[in-house]
Amino acid sequence: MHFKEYSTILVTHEEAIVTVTINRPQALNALSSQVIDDLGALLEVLENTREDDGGWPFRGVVITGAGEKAFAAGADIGEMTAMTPDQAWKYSTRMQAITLKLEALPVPVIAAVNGFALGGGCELAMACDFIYATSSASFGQPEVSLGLVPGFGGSVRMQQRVGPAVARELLYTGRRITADEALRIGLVNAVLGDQDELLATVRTTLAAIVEQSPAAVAAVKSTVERVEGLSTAEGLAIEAESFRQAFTTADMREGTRAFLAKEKPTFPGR
Ligand code: DAK
Repeated sequence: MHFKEYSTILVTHEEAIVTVTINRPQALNALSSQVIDDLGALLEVLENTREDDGGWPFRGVVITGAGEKAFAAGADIGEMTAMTPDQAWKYSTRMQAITLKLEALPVPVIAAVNGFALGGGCELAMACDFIYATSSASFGQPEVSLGLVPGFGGSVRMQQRVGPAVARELLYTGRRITADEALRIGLVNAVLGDQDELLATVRTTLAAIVEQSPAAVAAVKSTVERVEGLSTAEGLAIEAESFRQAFTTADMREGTRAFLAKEKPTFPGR
């Protein structure tokens, strides 16, 4: 499928994988209102696209930044200086809605971080299922150095990823960390040498996921999202419901049949 041209993002669709490149390299891919509008419009297209048989044509989404310097160096500081508090609230909730939509997609979303992922850039990456980074990438929530606070989910998702103590330290100091430190604290999944290695690893991971049952991957993602922060008992109740649902899918019948027949499954994807 061909996507329309957006002014601040590039979108390609190859082998069921949608790659979104934030394309403002002159401003280190800072997340301007236009980037947020473009991401919002794209997500609406993705959500509403169907194949002839009613199925969803995508199996994964990759988000990256144009150029070799940045994934996204944050919200657009120039734009923010002129905002009233109410406009700031609107700006924040618009981007937060995008992060929630990424989490609600029924396929893995991977952040391929090829440079600075600061402030809103780090927050966008944290709304993805996995973060892969080049060795020269760096991360941080420098909002406090600007008299700001995180506005795109950083106060919530940083704790979820790295735990409350380390999250608070990063949020209060605004300290920038290397890709290696980000790996050590559990913020990123893997650190790769350069951009080529980064994209090759993203492709390998997605290829492994594409082999699995689409219905099951979607259900696992949704379950993992929904149990976050719940008590063990509440989480287990949601998991049991998801397990019950799996027994209604054609994918489950095909996967178990193929195993017993010693064949490779051909998942219908529902
Ligand atoms: N916004 C706008 N332009 C930016 C930018 C940004 N975040 N980051 C970089 N640029 C621009 C620079 O101004 C420069 O433009 P020109 O001067 O060439 O026109 C160009 O990109 C190249 O940047 P540098 O010349 O600075 O490049 P360096 O390699 O020297 O430095 C850097 C790279 C990433 C260390 C530096 O650019 C930097 O510190 N950038 C700012 C990083 C940052 O503080 N990011 C966090 C932004 S705050 C909220 C909603 C959202 C947020 C908060 C609240 N509410 C509504 C409540 C989110 C806040 C943030 O994300």
